[in-house]
Amino acid sequence: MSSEAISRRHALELGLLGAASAGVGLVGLGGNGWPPFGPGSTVRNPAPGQGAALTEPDVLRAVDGVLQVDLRAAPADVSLAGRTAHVLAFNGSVPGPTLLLAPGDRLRVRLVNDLDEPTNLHTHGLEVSPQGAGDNPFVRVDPGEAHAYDILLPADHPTGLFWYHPHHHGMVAGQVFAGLYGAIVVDRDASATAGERLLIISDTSLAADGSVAVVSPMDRMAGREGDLVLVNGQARPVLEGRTGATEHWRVLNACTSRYLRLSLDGHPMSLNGFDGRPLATPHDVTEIVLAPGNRADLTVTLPAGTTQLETLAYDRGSGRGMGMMGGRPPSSRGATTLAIVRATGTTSGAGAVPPAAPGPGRRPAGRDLRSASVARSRVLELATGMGMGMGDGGMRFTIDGRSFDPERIDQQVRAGDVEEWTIRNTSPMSHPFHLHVWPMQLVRTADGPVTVVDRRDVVDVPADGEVTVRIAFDRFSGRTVYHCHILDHEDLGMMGTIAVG
Ligand SMILES: [Cu+2]
Repeated sequence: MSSEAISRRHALELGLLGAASAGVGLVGLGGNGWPPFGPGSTVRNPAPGQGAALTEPDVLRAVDGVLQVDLRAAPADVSLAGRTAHVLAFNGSVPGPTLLLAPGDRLRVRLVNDLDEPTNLHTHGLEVSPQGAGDNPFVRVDPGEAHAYDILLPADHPTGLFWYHPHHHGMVAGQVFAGLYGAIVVDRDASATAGERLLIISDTSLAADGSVAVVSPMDRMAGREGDLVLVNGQARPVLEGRTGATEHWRVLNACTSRYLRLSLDGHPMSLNGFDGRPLATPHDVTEIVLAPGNRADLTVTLPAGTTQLETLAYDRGSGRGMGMMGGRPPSSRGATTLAIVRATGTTSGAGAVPPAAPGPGRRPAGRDLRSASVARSRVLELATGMGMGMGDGGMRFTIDGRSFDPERIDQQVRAGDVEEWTIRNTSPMSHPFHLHVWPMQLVRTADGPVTVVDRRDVVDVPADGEVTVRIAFDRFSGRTVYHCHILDHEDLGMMGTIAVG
């Protein structure tokens, strides 16, 4: 299914085909020889460009507690699924290099903008200062310019998988979709990552000439989803291992809008941590849902033979009352194979790690905010509605009735307070809510009270649903943002500012 076909179907349902075709740069993807990655696709035979061994991005390590790195954002030609793709990349690779840090380290990034539009950098999930040269989403780096970030990780920073991507309002979805993202691994021993796999899952769509597809306003409102789902920039790579071996997988959903519902052909996987925060009690799952931005720390015992790591169909919105969406769910795509896992040898093979082995660098889950005294409770309302201002008769994406304004302070919080936030979604599609700097501890979801310590930086708020979290606004003060991590929704205004101090 090409994005053109989807867009045309949207349009046909709405009788808007003429307007859609005339007004936007729909890019044809049909007939270009792509394998059917779309709905219902569970192709087992590798097509050209697939079936290569999984590779991982280059790893840049801190030296003497400092990781000094130049990240150059620029157009690049890379090989995707056996074709040359014209993408945007950090240092010429998709994903960008992996930044490996230990708690207490200092990350000094010189971001060089060789794009033809503004950009900046966000260190997603890191518990670091949002001020000045820190993880500051208000920084704007214009074309031809550079910005020096200087980010200090606290000595007790949680260990796990985090990531970086541009955060310049209005351009985030396009830049991430085009290839600008990379992993940050925080580990107590920044040299010991052997026996682990990093799986960065992303999606994009390419036009027939290899350029990144231009998406329609309707695709932006739904949240664009690519036809190509990639693991470390590869289409359907192969993970080779030994039968019965226990592997540690760190998985990132770097997709612009796509939810991942991961399954290893139904085999159990142990969930050790979420969003870079270890769980106090790892537990077995047969599938795990990652909203855009989420990460999972998994332990996997490799089943004999060949299995598929898939993302299963997931409906992130009923589409009811969607106006421009015409009643079509924004996402209910079929299963897609992400990678092939091929295990050989015997289950008693040497080298297998005992299943009880903890994930690397595990830390206690930290202070349980359910027993903290709450200084203030707030309700934030995520909403969509018909509105003016987009120039295409489209929808407004708001928090508390307002679109993003970087000059405004939407939430003023006293430093040191614990607050309880109920995030309410009155719209007919899911919105993954992301707060920078301070993690959110789940208190109540649609399933009822949360009985374990579960801290996240992206909390999915289902359509017509709400989630209650507690947040300790300690350690850092300053101004930053919270927003929907369907990056098109963020660009369309579903973002607010918070000032702590
Ligand atoms: Cu959203």
